[in-house]
Amino acid sequence: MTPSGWDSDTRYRDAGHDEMQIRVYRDWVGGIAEKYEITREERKYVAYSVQAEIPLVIEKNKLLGFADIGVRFQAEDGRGWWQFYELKPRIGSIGGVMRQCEATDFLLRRIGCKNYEVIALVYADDPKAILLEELFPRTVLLKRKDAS
Ligand SMILES: [Mn+2]
Repeated sequence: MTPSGWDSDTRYRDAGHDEMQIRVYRDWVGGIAEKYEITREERKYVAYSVQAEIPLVIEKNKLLGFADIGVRFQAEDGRGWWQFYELKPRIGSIGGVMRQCEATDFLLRRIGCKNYEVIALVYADDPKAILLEELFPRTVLLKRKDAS
């Protein structure tokens, strides 16, 4: 794909994707400022950096995709942990969201990435949110902010 192709690729994104992305990005900027902590495999990690549209996989000089949001965590010993978020302002198909997350997971595993998780982020009041959470435990529900 040429560089402009990566933009054309976004034209069918759901309405509200940009708004959701900037909100989650800002939330994580805050999380980093507050040194938000997670524990994975009995190790504590602190939120360290966040990037929107983080290039996901570069293999043999090939760019394979982007994650909506990538958050890097760091342990005291310098070890890193990644969270890659797939944002869906509106769930079209539960299976579709799962396949996208699993495809990302597959690519990461294929290049030998170990310390990461791929998370689906949807609005808590999405009619299909609860079903997605049931089928795909790595789902995070985001409370919708009232329009103001
Ligand atoms: Mn998305």
